[in-house]
Amino acid sequence: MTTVQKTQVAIVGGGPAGLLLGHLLRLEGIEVVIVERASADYVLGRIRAGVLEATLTDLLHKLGINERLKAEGLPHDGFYLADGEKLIHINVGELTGKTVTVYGQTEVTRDLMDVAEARGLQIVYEAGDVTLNDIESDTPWLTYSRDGVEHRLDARFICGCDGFHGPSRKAIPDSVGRVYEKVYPFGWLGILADVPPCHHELIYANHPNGFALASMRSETRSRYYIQVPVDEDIALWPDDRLWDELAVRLGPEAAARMTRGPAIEKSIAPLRSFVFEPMRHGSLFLAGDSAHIVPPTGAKGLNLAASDVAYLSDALIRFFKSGDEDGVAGYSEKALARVWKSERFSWQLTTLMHRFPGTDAFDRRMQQAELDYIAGSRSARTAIAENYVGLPL
Ligand code: RFL
Ligand code: PHB
Repeated sequence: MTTVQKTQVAIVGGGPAGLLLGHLLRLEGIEVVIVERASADYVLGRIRAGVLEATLTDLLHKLGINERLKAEGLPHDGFYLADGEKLIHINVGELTGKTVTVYGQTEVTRDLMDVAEARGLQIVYEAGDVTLNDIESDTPWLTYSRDGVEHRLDARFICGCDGFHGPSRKAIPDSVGRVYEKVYPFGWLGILADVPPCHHELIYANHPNGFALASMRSETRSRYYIQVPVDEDIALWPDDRLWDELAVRLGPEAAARMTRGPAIEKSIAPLRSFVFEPMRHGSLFLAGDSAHIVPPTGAKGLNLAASDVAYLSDALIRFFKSGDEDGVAGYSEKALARVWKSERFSWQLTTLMHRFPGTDAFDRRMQQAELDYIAGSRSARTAIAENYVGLPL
């Protein structure tokens, strides 16, 4: 037996991109159904982004889903780049007049999930075998299975917000799509612990042993990362060894103020730059990690998902409210223009702050010269700061 449901917009994936898009469309009364492969608890268990641009916090404000963000989010108006002895302060507040907010992706996701039902945003969790059909027509449809039952969902548009591994991007024929990709020869080993952060601002450090980052989720919860080989076995990193290594890479000042504690989460993420073009094919749109990946060094992944969603929700609202197809037609080009600038920034900061296996003394001198230039040039710091707080929509 197959059940059949009709909606205006079907969204594949209930991560931050899918949830944000769903809420923005619901605000205008558009019918939306989200199909998500995992359970709600699984989605909330993924520890990822921590730094939010105004693009994202403005959208949460517009939705009125920002009470907890206002109460618990930490406004940051600067961060540090560390290289050996030097600590370079990037005072983003003074350089750009803007700030970023430290508030976990998990919390954003939870806030969006909590009000979904009250706002008529239907989310089908544990939807298996999601398959996209007839995406080149004006009547695309999805099928999925749940509890042994087959379901069919008819829509006017399908939005693929299903992350890097989801089925949406793969539904676009090879003859239409083009992939640009760079895989880095290292990953980030992250640890989350209920201990106070070592500093009130983030520290990105380039150390001979490799990159390290001191970040946080709150005044009592810290998030740290170190660069490790891409195929590293996490069992090689018991908590004590990881804390010791962080102390070395972040330098004596941070080490002296670092509080150690048991890991409540520890995982290794690979680093990749990836862009798929176009971000629309027929009645299918891609948004967020389904279309592009950035290495986390610039804190741009979630924020890019939010800017895609800002463009896409505008385009779909114009289509459904006034039959205007221009937004829909221009979505891919508009979104990609911003995507490529964030790709550039994330790649540049990754190249500057990591130790690449096999590079020579010249490459290292280039890193040192660039960091020296940044330390001495307000223009160079401004260029970094305006990318870090987020380029205008
Ligand atoms: P997500 O979060 O991957 O969500 C996609 C959802 O789709 C579901 N899905 C399916 N659903 C149905 N059927 C299928 N077959 C499906 N396959 C998948 C998945 O279960 C999931 O729920 O993508 P989205 O929504 O585009 O959001 C993107 C962000 O999650 C990502 O860009 C950021 O986390 C990246 N990122 C950071 N971004 C920032 O802006 N600032 C940061 O500080 C930051 N730090 C990070 C990061 C990512 C990291 N990792 C682990 C990759 C730090 C790390 C370590
Ligand atoms: C984090 O807190 O998880 C985080 C912060 C900044 C980044 C990446 C990750 O650039």
